[in-house]
Amino acid sequence: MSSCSEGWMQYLDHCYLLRTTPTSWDNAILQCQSLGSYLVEIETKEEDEWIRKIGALEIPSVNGIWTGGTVFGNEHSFIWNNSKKELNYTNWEENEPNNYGGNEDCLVIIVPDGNWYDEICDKQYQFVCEKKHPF
Ligand SMILES: [Ca+2]
Ligand SMILES: [Ca+2]
Repeated sequence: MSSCSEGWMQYLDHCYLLRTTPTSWDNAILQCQSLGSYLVEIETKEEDEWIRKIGALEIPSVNGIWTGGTVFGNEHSFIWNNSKKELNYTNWEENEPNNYGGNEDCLVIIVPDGNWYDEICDKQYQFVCEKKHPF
């Protein structure tokens, strides 16, 4: 059985890489693409818990993890950037997404609680890249 590339962590049939240098959401997208992957997209509660666990490995240096969630259309509804799918499972903090100030267009997981917030995309957070396991 093959494993994920060095530094990547396996969960089910995907590999994940935590990047601990904070950056903007746009730059996180580009960095994941340059690694042949995409900014993490969370489809299930179990995957959500796994991502929280990855983030917890580096506490206190990690305080927030960008995901591939971003707004689509005029309604401030979210999709996953790579798959273009609507969010199925969600774990929003109470009263989120609130689009505070009118331009919170990107989805961040705040660690260690692990709840989801919409946030200004230019803010700097750590992030997790995801790719399919190379079976
Ligand atoms: Ca995923
Ligand atoms: Ca918000």
